[in-house]
Amino acid sequence: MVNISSEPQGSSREREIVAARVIVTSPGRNFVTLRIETRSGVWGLGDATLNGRELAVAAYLEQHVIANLIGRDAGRIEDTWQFLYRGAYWRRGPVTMTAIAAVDVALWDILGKMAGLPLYRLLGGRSRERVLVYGHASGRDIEGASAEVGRFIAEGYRAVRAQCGVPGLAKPYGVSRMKNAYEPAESELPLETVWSTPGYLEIVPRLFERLRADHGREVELLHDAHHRLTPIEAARLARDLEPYRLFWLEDATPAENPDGFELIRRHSVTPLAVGEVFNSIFDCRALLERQLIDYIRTTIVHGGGITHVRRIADLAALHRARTGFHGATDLSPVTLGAALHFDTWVPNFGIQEYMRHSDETDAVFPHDYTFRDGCLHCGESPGHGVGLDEQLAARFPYKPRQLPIARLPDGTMWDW
Ligand code: CS2
Ligand code: MG
Repeated sequence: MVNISSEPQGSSREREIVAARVIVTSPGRNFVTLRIETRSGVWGLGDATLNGRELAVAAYLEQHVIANLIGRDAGRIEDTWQFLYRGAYWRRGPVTMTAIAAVDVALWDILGKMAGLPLYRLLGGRSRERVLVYGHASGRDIEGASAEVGRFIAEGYRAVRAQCGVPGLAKPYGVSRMKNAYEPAESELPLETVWSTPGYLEIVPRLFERLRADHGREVELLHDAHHRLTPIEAARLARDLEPYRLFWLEDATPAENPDGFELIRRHSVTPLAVGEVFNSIFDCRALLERQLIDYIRTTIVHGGGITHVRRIADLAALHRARTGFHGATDLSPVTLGAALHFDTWVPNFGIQEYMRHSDETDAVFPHDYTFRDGCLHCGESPGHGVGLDEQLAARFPYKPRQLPIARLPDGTMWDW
């Protein structure tokens, strides 16, 4: 009888989890990382960063998860996921699912290292040679935004997200003062910003009219409405943007109510992307099954890890939707590394957001992925290919930061 073990290489004793710890560091911005170690000495990393709520996830891991990991077989990734999901009783939510994701990604990293294989090989091998990404261009006005889009094109980007200021608004969403990144969590308490939709709905179509005039129709252009519009406003914007053929309009209206997307779909064929604030397949289900969106953005760090996001991608594929992972700088290089392996494998890949991390972040998280010709390329190192220099990390202590809030000019609380 041939003993065909379904277990990963090495004995279960070698795979036994003997230690796990949370590392909080702030190289340019806060990141939370979980490190899991096995008896064999092989260790893995998972990202546990939730922008503005970092210590909530760190505490969840330290107080309610780590003790349950010690003694478990690191190779039992699915069973550990089910234990952490079903065993929590209070299931789902961004904190819980980010904590589960950190464990899941660390275990996949360990599996790859023990098997001597890069993550994409464990998932099913290459479906593509490169991963198309989009960069973040912004400007205080149309002129500045167009110049920034031109800079990204000159750097080889084939897809660019474009945001611009709105006359009369001091701090409009998505307009960055930094060169490549956009870091909105810049204060200990939420910064109050003022939002006004009418001016926004007027300038955004003019922005994309100018971008097409300046940069032609080949470059893929994207835009993020960041949950701020009512369904009818979102429908109007999606319709007004049709002549400029966007790759997608993101978070056009808050997605708790999928019916809002029915209304948008009745008025426009502009492709729609949603999901960076989702954390489980149940959040995504109605929008995907009713084909109300074209791209699902729920990514590995907030969507319960590789084990769960794989199920979301499969559901999306059933309904002809594609992945478009969230990839802002408040997701660590560990997430970007794992996401690139997923992007390299997943059959219904769409695009990967790539907001470049700062040099100090990249120094703390050495990695083997590379950017070339408008695309990212995952490495061939076993696992997800991202490390953590703990000595260097210790030089960047946590800084309390929260995301801004938005109010309408009359003081009404709105969606940031
Ligand atoms: C944005 C994010 O990248 C995006 O699409 O929605 O930058 C988002 O504002 C941040 O991740 C919030 O922390
Ligand atoms: Mg977004």
